[in-house]
Amino acid sequence: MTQPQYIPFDAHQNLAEEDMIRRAFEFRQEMQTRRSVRQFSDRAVPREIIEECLQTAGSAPSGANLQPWHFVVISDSAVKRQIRLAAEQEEHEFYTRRAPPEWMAALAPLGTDEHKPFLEIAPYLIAIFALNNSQLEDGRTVKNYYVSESVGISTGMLITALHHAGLACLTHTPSPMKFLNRILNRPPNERPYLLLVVGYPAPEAVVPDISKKSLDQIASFV
Ligand code: IYR
Repeated sequence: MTQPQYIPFDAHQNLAEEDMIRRAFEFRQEMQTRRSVRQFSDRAVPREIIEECLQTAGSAPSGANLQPWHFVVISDSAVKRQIRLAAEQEEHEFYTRRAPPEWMAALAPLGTDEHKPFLEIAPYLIAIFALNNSQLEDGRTVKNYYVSESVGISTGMLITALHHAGLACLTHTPSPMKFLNRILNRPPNERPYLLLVVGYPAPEAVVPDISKKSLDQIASFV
């Protein structure tokens, strides 16, 4: 069994409490301007921003630090087109057959439908895969733990980083998403987790008039 190796933890910033409160407040203000956007501009985004944000995502905590994720960044228009066609096919099934009335009712305030032009218009799609197992550097295959939790945390950090950098995104989940393995040539141990659409909002973009729950509604202190 490998013995743990420790190094001093000197990266913690020791902030004054008043600064911490201000920073927490300011960060909340910043994050509360994030909205899921469904109308994107085709304006190009520097790849370096995406790379930085992906490295933030890659710094997320994960089960046994096995980092069970893979991000495929798609900017090629032919690949984006293939993804749009496959996603719209699944969405057509969803909206015309698969979705039970209750689900349709829950979605009604968002005004979504089977048409997903943003999959071709936005400069980047990021397909996020969850790895049930991983290849170690020595070639061994190991099982991953808490995969959904780990990939969810990493995805949340990615969305936060993209927003902080000044980009908009949409968490898109065509279901089922197996077509992503085929189109992106990913192995079967990788489960498509989510498709993030990334770019700038179109100048004419609108968002649904919906709100978030208050602190009282989402938290209790005991
Ligand atoms: N995947 C479909 C439906 C959809 C489902 C939920 I839950 C949403 O919050 C939004 C949409 C689509 O993308 O249209």
